[in-house]
Amino acid sequence: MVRRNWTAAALSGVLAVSVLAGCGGGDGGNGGDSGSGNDDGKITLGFSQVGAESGWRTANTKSIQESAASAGIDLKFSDAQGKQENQISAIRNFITQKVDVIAFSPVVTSGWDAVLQEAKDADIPVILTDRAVDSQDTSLFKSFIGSDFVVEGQKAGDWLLKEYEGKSEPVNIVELQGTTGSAPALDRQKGFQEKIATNPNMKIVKSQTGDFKRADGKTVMETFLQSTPDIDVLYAHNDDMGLGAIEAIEAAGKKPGTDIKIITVDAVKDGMTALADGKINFIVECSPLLGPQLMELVKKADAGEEIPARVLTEETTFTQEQAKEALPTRQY
Ligand code: GYE
Repeated sequence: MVRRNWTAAALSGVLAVSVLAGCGGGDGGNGGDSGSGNDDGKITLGFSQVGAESGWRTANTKSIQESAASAGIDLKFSDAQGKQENQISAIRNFITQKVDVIAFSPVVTSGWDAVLQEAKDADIPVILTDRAVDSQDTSLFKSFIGSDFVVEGQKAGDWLLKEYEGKSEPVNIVELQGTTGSAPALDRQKGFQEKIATNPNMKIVKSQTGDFKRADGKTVMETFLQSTPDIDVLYAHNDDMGLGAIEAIEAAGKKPGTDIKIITVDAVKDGMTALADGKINFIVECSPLLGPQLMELVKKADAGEEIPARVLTEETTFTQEQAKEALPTRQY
């Protein structure tokens, strides 16, 4: 809505030009808002979402759409169906349309420098939502809002260390990783590994991606169960993969949560239900409700105000008992 880097003088100069052009009837009624593709006075936000791979993602999309509507922000929403190339072309489209602000949840961490530079050259502020990029030049984006995925992995590891405290038997762990090359997969693995490395009995015997999807979690767990008879623990980078794996474990005649202990991340309703039912043992929360805070950042970025480079989401963890208590009022 407001051009960020305009001084008052420059702004009034441009408005004057616009009024003059308006007198001649030639500018199509731009109203001085050269930063936006439309002229209804609203901020236009271009948002490129990863896809719809999980319950978390569905809740995240809903949060963004609802909070844009209640903040009076005109949202151009684009679903990349899990493909980086789709995100890059969505961002290029947003630049062509001259949206006021661009936000996106990068499917993987690398390969963004060129398109981010294009947004910067077009003077459109970019806000990373939920996932990080590995760009060295941090001037390519204004802010990054989301969780600390390394801490999430550490919380998962801490729980496991406690669970096996004082015991001397080997602990065979299988890991279902999120989307290869994505920030949450890389960091949840890192944080978890750091912790379990302090107990020499603990070993990750198998680790493979399940792409954050329930169906993939199931098929990968089936192969784990076939190749590795003595699995003690499953660490899944999200609830959905854990839920898929539960189906595979039950089909193999084992009891999830008892024969194989299960730790997941997210704490969406389906995950919390399985936790309350004793099929999952521990969930590290990762909140998808980023919409309201994102809209605040969008408004400030559009107004040219300083915004924090990092906005961290507040999160907790859940045991089975805590899940029972939290479930009735769980929003997502
Ligand atoms: O944990 C997973 C989703 O980026 C935090 O992506 C997000 C992750 C979330 O598909 O379920």
